[in-house]
This record gives sequence, structure tokens and C-alpha cells, in this order.
Amino acid sequence: MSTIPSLNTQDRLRLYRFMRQSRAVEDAAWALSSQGRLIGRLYTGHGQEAIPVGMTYALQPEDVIAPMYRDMGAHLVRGVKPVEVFAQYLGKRQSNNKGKDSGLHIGDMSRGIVGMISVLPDSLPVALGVALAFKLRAEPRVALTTFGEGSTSTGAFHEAVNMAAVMKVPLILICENNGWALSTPPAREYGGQSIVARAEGYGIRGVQVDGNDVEAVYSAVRAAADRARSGGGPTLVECLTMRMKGHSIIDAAEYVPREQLAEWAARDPIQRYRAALEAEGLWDEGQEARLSAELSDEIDRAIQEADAMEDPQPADVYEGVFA
Ligand SMILES: Cc1ncc(C[n+]2csc(CCOP(=O)(O)OP(=O)(O)O)c2C)c(N)n1
Ligand SMILES: [Mg+2]
Repeated sequence: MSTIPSLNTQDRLRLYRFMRQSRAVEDAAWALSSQGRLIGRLYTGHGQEAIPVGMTYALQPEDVIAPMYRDMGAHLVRGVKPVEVFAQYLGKRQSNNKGKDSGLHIGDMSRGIVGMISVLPDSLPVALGVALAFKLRAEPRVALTTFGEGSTSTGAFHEAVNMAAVMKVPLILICENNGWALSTPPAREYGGQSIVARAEGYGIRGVQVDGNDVEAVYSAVRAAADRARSGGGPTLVECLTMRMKGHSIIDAAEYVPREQLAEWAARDPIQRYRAALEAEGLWDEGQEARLSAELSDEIDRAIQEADAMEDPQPADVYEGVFA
């Protein structure tokens, strides 16, 4: 067992800030989308913020992530600025996808982020390739990818996890089990009680964590990364959480039982972490009010700045499309 260095106060306050920033950016995007301002459909990770924040914080800058559409926090931890997110959502010419795509499809290898692939879960075989390259080059780096539990019911999942196990690559597989795959509940997605149980069948390490506990996610991923870096191969981390909004903004999710939402609302990862920090005397109402004001100001400025950017022109249609 590796021993995980404990998080210091500065780290813990940063984890909290990243989760708050993630939700604030997504809430603002929700409002813009409701006004018909986004060029595409909005998907959020509302209620799941502890996973992308905790996992990315646990990695080294030279590691590579291949995140999914709910992982706003992973992008923020990697240094993507809110203005870049809004430029992308608003379809601006200077955005990462030059106005051709919206959503969190912000691939940027200079920050170790592989762009999200919409065909699910095809980020998984890509991350496997990244991890294999690290292994072949004998570089002490790891790759990490995320996927929903619904996406594990495809052939690409099996092929990638099997090959990762056989090749013993430094790969961290994060399943964000949020209770639903669009309107399909787990009982109709997979047999068995968990996703993590599959790890044994593949011959890899598997751990299940409370996905609404940012420090639990951090510790599990930190251990998986240490292990992968020292040649121990892949780890499957199943993070239990709940999708607190619809699949996308156009999904009212009336199929989700209200009691399930209420139960998980009481375990909101941000409120819980705030309460824990307050109980330890590390956070108080004054700090909370200052953070709220700071985030609201940061986001207002980001939206204004993104809004002022140029829109793409018809002549740009082929730019960035062909290599
Ligand atoms: C191969 C494939 N089939 C269907 C879709 C359409 N689709 C997008 S998200 C989604 C649900 C995915 O559920 P899950 O993997 O649990 O992730 P979650 O949205 O719950 O985070 C579906 C069916 C897709 N993108 N790719
Ligand atoms: Mg799901």
C-alpha cells in the first residue's frame, strides 16, 4: 500500500474553490442556454463536481486526461479559463473548436487534455493508446479517462480495459456512476451490483469510492496514479454519484424519482465539503461571501469578454477540419 500524503489546508481550499467555480460556470452557462445563446446543447456535471476536481488534482501536470462532457472541473484544474469555456459555448471564432462545436469538447494537448469524443466511450481506447505510449517510452506518466456507467455496456469498454490489463499500461479508468444513462436506470444497463466488480474479471485493481467526497476521490486516484507510475498497471475506480439535472438542458428528467434526488441533494459534494471545512475552522461565512462575489465577478467578466469575440465567418468553414 502506498501512503498518500495528506492534503494541506491550501490544497483543501483549492479543491473547494474548483468545485464552486465549476458549478458557477455551469449555472451561468445554463442561464445563457435558457436564453437560446449557446450554439449547441448543454450538458452539466451538477452534483458530480467532486469527481473531476478530485481526480485531476491528484495527477501530475505531465499526466494526460481524456475527460467526458460532465467534467468541467477537470478542465478548470488543468488551467482552462472560464472565458475559454464561454467562447466555446458561444461558438466564437477564437474558441478551441473555432465555433464548430460547443460543449466541453476542449481538447488541448498543451495542457494534457484529450478532446472529448462523442461516440461513447471512445475516449477510453484513445487514453489506452496514450498510456501505452508512456509505457513504451518508459516515461513515468499516467493517462486517465472518465466515462458513465451506461457507456460501460459497449464493446469499446471491454476491448480497451482488456488490452489495458494485458499490456499493464499506466491507465486510470474512472467510472462516474451517476445512476442514470439518459432515462435508463442501472438495472437496465448492466447485470450485477456494480461496475467495479468487473475489475477482478479483467485482472486489474478495482476500487469503489463515494464520488461525492472530493478527498475520497483524490485519495483513490492518487493511489492509482502512484501504482500505475511504478508499473502496477491500470485501476478501475467506480465513483458513486448522482446526476442532479437532466441528461442535457432539454431533458426535464421526469423519470427520475423525486426521493432519489432528495436523498442525493442531502449529500451534495460542495455543501458537504463546505460543512467539513467549517467544522475544522478552515472556512466561514465571510470567506464564503467573498468567494461568491469573486466567482460572480470572474464569470460576468468572462461572459462579456467571450461575447465580444468575433463570430466565425463562412470562409472559415474548412479551417481546422482537414489535416
Ligand atoms: C455509442 C453511443 N451511443 C449513444 C450515444 C448517445 N448518448 C450520449 S450520452 C448517453 C448516455 C450515457 O450515459 P452514461 O454513460 O451513464 O453517462 P452520463 O450521461 O450518465 O454521464 C447516450 C446514450 C453516444 N453518444 N454514443
Ligand atoms: Mg450515467
